[in-house]
Amino acid sequence: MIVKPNLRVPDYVQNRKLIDWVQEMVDLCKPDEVYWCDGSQEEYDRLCDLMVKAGTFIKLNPEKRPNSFLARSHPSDVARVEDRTYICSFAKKDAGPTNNWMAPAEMKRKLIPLFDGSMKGRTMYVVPFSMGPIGSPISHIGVELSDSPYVAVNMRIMTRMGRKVLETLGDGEFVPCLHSVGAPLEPGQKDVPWPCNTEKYIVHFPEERSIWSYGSGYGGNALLGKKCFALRIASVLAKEQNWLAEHMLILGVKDPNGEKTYVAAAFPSACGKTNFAMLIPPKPFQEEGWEVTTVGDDIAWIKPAADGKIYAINPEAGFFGVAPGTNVESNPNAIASIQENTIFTNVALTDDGDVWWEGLTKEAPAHLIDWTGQEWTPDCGRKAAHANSRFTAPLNQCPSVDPEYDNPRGVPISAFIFGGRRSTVMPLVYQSFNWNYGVYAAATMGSEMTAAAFGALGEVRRDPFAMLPFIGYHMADYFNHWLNFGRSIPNPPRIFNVNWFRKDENGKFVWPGFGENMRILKWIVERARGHAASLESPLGWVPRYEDLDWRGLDFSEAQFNEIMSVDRDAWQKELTGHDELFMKLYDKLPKEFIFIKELILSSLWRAPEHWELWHE
Ligand code: O2Y
Ligand code: MN
Repeated sequence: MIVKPNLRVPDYVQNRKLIDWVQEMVDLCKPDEVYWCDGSQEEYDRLCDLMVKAGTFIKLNPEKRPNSFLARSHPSDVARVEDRTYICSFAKKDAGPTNNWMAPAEMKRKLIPLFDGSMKGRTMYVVPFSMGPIGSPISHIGVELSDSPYVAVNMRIMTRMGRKVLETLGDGEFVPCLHSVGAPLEPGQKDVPWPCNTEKYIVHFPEERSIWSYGSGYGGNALLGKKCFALRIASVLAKEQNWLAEHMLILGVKDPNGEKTYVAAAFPSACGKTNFAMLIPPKPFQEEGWEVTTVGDDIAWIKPAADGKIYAINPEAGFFGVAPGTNVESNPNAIASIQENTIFTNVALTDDGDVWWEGLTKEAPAHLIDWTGQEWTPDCGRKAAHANSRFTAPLNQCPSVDPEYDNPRGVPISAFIFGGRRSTVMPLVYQSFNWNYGVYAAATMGSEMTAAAFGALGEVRRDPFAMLPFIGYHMADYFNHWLNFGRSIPNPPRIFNVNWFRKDENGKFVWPGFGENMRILKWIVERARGHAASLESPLGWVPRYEDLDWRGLDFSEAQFNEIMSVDRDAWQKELTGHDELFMKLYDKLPKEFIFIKELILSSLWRAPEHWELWHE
């Protein structure tokens, strides 16, 4: 194939498949320029400057927020678009009932005309990126072609991006990721600050291992290393190659003797995942030498190693965190992480060139420019920041970053934690009896709806493994993969289930959450190490009041017993809810689940009607 001169392939690019694919996509999308990102600071600064000139970025006051920018998206382009997200496997049954599906050829027939000429008047950025430390046996490489400089600079924070990735790639495998905002420019046409298209497609081709994203410039729709690659495509690779690609944070717990234990935890969106990943232990724990360190806040790739253990990396290099609600009390480590070198999207601008969002301070400033660019005062009746406004910040700016976060070997995982948002039914914490019970608990986890927009208020939305929007194949095949994975390793990690959100009869949260979650984490870590006391409950092993460390917290035994209790009637309804999920997945549902459900039911009947902790 003849390479057109405007492609100007850098001499360090050796990969024929990559060069041919870039050429093919250039021919399709017809950009004015092609630019190969090298990942340097100079390039990042240049692209940020370019976006300041174009009106996409506002440079923040360098004295308040050095080297940081604010972007305002188009009001129609503010979040992931699940209804426009497709898994285009050859066979519909491989995508399963929880994913949107279209035959790959039919989808390409839709996408090719949309991408044809979609980058006219724009530059195509070639963004090579490594998900995970470059060269790690757990990492994988992708290349995103995007007509958005916002994507290029965000990818530099969120991934290991640039020349070194292509040097390491050689002629190896990569995941091709094509992205266009879908807003070509006619000659002389003036650009807008946030180009996008009302028609959006976020499409995954699992057999081809490729991603095509059209029409959106926002977050998970456009930064294709994140949800599209690191979860949807990676989950397919993981099933085929016997590893795990999970929507999980990774944290380390160091005890006063310096012994470190790593855990991975899955919580659905809006359950305080970033706060948990950056947990600061209560004072008495700190004084004694307990420390929590952050490896990642959103995604974990976990592979078995020759020593029989499983090792996890965070495939990302940054945080794409939700701004509203983040403050020095809820998450001091996040606040410290975003002091500089940060891109803010859809937050408010203060009069002195800094940023603000609901919950950042107790009192709102007297005047702001809101996320839509309008004047804002506290009495105007609108939110200043969008509810899904974000910060993009480098992981290594986090004060609690784990010293091993960049270790290509990963960190050994000793426990998995799963948790949803439930005001009743689910106890504060329990340890599943074994791997299969744990997989069952994770598969049936759910959260109560917090906004009527997503369904009836209070109704439980099942979100297995917090992976409902992110599994790239049939959900029941995913459950079977987890069961098989546990069988394939000699001593699988212990599985724990938590619920920070149980309420009392007045509708008030009982558990204080945040740093106090350390008390539960300590018990979990000690259980995983095999030396914390517990009691058998109908659901699994639980701590008694005296098994937890209560120093510095006024939390009574009665309160504890209240949020640990298991009600038989409520659980019978809960199990019926599990059945509803199982019916949807019936053709491939693991047979283990049927038996485990029966065993839970029989344990509930063996226990008193309302099971509560008691003393021997
Ligand atoms: O709305 C978006 O595009 C971002 S969604 C997101 C971002 C960071 C971490 N997690 C999520 C999520 O939806 O789980
Ligand atoms: Mn997430």
